[in-house]
Amino acid sequence: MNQWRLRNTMLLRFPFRVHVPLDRKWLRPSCPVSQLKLSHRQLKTDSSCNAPKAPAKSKDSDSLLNGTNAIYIEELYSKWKANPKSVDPSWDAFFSGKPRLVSTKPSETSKRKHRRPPMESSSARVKSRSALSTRDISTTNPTTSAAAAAPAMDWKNIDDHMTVQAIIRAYQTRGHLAADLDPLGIVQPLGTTSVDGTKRNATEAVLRQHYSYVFNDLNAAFKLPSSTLIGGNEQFLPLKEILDRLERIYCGHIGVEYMQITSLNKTNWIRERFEKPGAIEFRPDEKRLILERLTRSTGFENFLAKKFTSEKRFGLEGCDIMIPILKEIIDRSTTLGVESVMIGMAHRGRLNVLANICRKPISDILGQFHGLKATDSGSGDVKYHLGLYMERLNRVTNKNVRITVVANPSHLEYVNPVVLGKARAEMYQRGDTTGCKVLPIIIHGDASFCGQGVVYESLHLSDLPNYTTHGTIHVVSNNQVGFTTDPRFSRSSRYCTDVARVVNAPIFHVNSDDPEACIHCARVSTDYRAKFHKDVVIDIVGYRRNGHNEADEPMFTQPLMYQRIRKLKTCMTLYSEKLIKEGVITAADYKAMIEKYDKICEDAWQESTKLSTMKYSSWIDSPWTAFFQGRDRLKMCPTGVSLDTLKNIGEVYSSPPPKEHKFEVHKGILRILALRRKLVESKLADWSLGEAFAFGTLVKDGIHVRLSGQDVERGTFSHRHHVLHHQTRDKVRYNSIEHLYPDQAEYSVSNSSLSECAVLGFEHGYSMANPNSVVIWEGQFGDFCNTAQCIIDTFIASGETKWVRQSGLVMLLPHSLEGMGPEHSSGRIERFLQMSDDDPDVFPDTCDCDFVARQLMDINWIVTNISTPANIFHALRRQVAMGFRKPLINFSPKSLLRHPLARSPFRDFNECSEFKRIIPDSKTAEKADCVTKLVFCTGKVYYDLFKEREDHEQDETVALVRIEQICPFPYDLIMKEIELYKSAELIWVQEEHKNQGCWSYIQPRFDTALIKKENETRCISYIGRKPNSAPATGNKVQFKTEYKAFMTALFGEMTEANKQRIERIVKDQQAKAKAATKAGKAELDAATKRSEHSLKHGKVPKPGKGAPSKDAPPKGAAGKPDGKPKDPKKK
Ligand SMILES: Cc1ncc(C[n+]2csc(CCOP(=O)(O)OP(=O)(O)O)c2C)c(N)n1
Repeated sequence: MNQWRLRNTMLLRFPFRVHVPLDRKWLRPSCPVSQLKLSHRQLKTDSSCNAPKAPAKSKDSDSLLNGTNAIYIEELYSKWKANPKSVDPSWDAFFSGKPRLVSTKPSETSKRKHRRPPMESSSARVKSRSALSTRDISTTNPTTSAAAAAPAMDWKNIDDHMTVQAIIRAYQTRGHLAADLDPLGIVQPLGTTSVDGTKRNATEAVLRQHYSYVFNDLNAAFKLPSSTLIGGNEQFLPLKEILDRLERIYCGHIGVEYMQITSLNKTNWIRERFEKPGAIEFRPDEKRLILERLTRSTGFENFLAKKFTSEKRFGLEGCDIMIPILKEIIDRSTTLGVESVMIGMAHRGRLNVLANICRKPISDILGQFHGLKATDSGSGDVKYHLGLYMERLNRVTNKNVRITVVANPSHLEYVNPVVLGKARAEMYQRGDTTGCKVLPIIIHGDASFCGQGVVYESLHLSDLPNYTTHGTIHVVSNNQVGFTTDPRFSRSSRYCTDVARVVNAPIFHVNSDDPEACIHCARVSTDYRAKFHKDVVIDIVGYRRNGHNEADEPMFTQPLMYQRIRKLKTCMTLYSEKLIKEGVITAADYKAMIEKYDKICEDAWQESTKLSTMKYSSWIDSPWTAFFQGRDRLKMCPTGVSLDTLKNIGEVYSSPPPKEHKFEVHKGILRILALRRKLVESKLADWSLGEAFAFGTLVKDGIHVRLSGQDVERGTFSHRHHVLHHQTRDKVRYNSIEHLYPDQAEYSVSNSSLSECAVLGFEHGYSMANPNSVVIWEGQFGDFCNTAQCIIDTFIASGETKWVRQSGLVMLLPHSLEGMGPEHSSGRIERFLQMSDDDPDVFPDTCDCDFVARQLMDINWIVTNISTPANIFHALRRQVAMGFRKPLINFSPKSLLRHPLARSPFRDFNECSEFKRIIPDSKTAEKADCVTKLVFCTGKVYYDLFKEREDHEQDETVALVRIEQICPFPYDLIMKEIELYKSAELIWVQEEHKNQGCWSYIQPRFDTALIKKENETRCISYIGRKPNSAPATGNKVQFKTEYKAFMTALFGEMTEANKQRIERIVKDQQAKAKAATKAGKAELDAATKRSEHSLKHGKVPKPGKGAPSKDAPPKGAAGKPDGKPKDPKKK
């Protein structure tokens, strides 16, 4: 059958919905043939027939009857021809021209003036069409058959039905554009009056070319297509009724934005929840409950306004319905099995949420207005930023629920990824792999939702396997103004929610003055999230009754808007009037409701006046009660481990996957594994092994380890290779650290989306959930962490002091000047040090036996620049060995990852070893009196200095001391070094520019230490690069010149003797290297062969367990899907 005939045949049968098999992805069932349209103009051109003229259709009419689709249908047709039963019945009906069986008879109304849809005409007509179609199919001359077919068709009828279908679809797709969403009536649908005098909202923007059509003949009945449910049991409705229903559903108080969703299943589900007759109906008791909740919401703000006239509280007035919406979401979710609700929100309405959603005692909230003195440490935060954690019985559902409001900074929207990370971690802890038990809700402001990039970055985590929360409910408290800025000046998109379209989220815009519409959206959103585990958005379109805060005068900037607002009744009043009118409540009931809540607030007020102090810790969002109970916070557990443990981990980590997995490993990886094995055999660890020992021993101890960041699975510098990829089977991966011990905790390593801000925020949130985990975020280069500066400043640096909340998050920031240019050199160590909160002028009590732990406990974070594999091992393990949790910011190496000197012997990991805050110079220590220069440095520059010292033959006169832990400053150990090298000049050497690096942090602390020492006249001097606004030069020559300059400043110019010696050494080394390369290569080849052999024959050390995982979420300790915590009994 040629395409032309096929098209005509399809046109004849257009009302039939055709089932398309799912495996034909390119022709989704979301494109029923009923929607396939072909413009008359096109038809005419194709057929050159004399068909009656029809109005020209828009150029963008869908047409699936071309190219591959037509070929596919042709194939189906051939199949059907051979055996009609071999295709889906809908195709059978289609090809045979059989009318579809209609189960329900047309109703009386629709019978009245029923326009026959083409396929429901008289049997004779059906017959003739069947014959025609059969003829069409069999004939070879399209022109003749079209010419014969055209007169027999009721083109007008076909066209009308198609138009009605297009109108239905237009409402579904664009009805929200004309919905009556604005309670202020500023953004009002224009509307038009039809011939029958009915005003309809749908405008040309919604109906496009069908605009004029709907306002003419309204009485003809049409058969409803299967793509709508507005008919309920009715198959036919008059156009007027169709329009009325569509208007009510799509252009009323709810703007349903869902047709952008690519899944037919989801759009159908949503359609059903809005289109079915009676979809939005409430029982009297439900209406009463909504009013009660509104009374609380409005009553709370009214009470605060009455008591604290000039206090900032960022009231919810104008979006009061948000409280009943949140209540509905929580009630419904707990009924569906949610045990923990995690809320993130900004200032607006926060106190109301704490009082009426979390049920924080109102007296405690009012206490915040009294300005009480805090009895615990920290610097606190303003009342509308504080967090909360409540376990309480939900009285409606009689189920226990935990509600957390995550503390947040003023920086709008930055709490989003933190909430997501915390929710994800809680899912892990609860073994919740589908989000059935933990629900994140994020509340947004309209201006910030569309303005802040972190919203977009966070939304993009929503479907990533290791970051998903299986759906987040977003609620926008859309008061149509951002501080003093109108939406037209704050966004280019139509809606403030358009950003959520990128993740295919359904968006329900709803007029805040229609409580029932709002609650319906809450219900649908909750059920949608529970069913599909995807994000969903409720956009509550309301207004702001006062200024940005209560002291602001909004008439300065929005005079007309506020003239309107002043005249508006509250939503509570409007709804109470409605319910009184409906007879659901009486005026007396309403009065009693208001008085009841007023009394609650009044009693709480009396209670609050008795308070004289407050505690910051009573506003904590992650209390970790069990962790802190009975704990000696200053007790540090050892971090060293046995040689056997190292050997086991080393062996598994350096082996390919066990043979039985038939895992095809890349040759290059085999060589890397062979090199690792050689190192293990010689009891040496490079960086990769040091890290693996840390992760391996932690998971062995039942500590969940999570490493996340851009390309961390392999490692930006290719040192890690934790995830091996099968070379011929897609998505088959193997991670040996997941398979070290049978009852180990989960090790998860995941490449992240290319976002620093959201991913760091997420990991910070993740680290807040459970103190018994080590959560690590690694930057690609440290330089890029400044795109997450807000998370660093407002959460990581200051979270503990503001909110009494601890976090043991580790940030690994590759840092060092290696000639890679200004943006691949510096993690901006100086910024982290500048934000450290130890006093540079106070010398601590170094004689205290708990000095080290106390220093760590008192600081806001630990900043290290670690130079050996053993030390990174201890530092990572120390994160959980401490009796408290503290963020660790480590400036990680790049070239050192492979530096032959940056290796640690196994003895540096053993039970007697520990983290070294400084690494003294073992070469010079014994002859300290000969030392003329005592050089303090940190990080990679040590290895440069080491080499230069050797080249300058100054091994005995220059001591090199590495400060590994810069903050808190290791005063005790520094003092020891200063005392040891009594007569040496004290020098700080750094490779960073003088206004960067550690200099500005260490100088005043050295001064404080030196002043403390009796008879000390020395002070520390600086050698390094000059100040600069860029972190590094991008010019190689300049880089070398700078390097040489500061090395010369320290060691002086090289002597002739130095040069000749170096020349000799170089020659010698070259010869040796040549020989060694040959031998080494042979050895490495042999080792690689051994690896290959073991891969084939299985003679590798026994790994713990497990098979290479498919790309599914990683398996937990017990081989259970992602998230199952370790069984404590097994431990
Ligand atoms: C990142 C950030 N930029 C600027 C501000 C200052 N600011 C506080 S509230 C506000 C307006 C927010 O408008 P919207 O998101 O609509 O919330 P609303 O206050 O109207 O509820 C602004 C600009 C801020 N807090 N955070």
